[in-house]
Amino acid sequence: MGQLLSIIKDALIGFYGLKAKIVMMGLDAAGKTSILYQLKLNEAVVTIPTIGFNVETVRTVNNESFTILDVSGRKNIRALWKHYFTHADALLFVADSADTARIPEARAELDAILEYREMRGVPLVVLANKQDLARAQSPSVLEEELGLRLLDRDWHMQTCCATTGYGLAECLQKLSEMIQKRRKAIQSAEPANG
Ligand SMILES: Nc1nc2c(ncn2[C@@H]2O[C@H](COP(=O)(O)OP(=O)(O)OP(=O)(O)O)[C@@H](O)[C@H]2O)c(=O)[nH]1
Ligand SMILES: [Mg+2]
Repeated sequence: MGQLLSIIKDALIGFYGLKAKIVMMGLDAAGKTSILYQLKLNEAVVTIPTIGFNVETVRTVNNESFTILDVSGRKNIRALWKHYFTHADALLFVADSADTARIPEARAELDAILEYREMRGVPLVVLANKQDLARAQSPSVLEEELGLRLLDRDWHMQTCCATTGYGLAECLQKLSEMIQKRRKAIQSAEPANG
């Protein structure tokens, strides 16, 4: 019965498309809002620092529907991040690859997010943004400096550029795979009900 339900669920997801809630966080000026609107509109937009949050539903080429919350990265607002974690299917953490001086601060904020109970087991995609800038760090350096290899969860590093859209389709594809993998793991861990 459990297996039958699982097959039906998979078929419905295939028909209606996966729906997921994604929280996007990172330091101020990392490029979160630029990424959100590049994903939504396929174009670079002029941004101003976010106060509060933006939310958009992005439809992928595979008919998936991702509701993405882009939360302000201002230092005095970061204490409010925890209020956005409930029912998150994935965390998108945006780092400015060229802002090397603030990588330790980004790492501390990422570690703090991952400590929350609501974020336990939630897959993580780190977007190494601003790869167009000459001083951008390589993904392997960022992986090391953000401590990603020490994490005990499913994570993926993706290089990107919000102004051109480079790397963002790959990001959506990876999110989809990771979210589906986690849902399947949760489903198969549930006790069979018949
Ligand atoms: N060169 C370059 N600039 C970028 C890129 N992404 C964003 N920016 C610029 O970085 C600045 C900050 O971008 P935002 O998208 O507003 O940053 P944010 O993370 O939303 O910042 P907060 O709302 O303050 O948390 C803007 O001037 C963007 O145009 C990128 O990939 N390359
Ligand atoms: Mg913003």
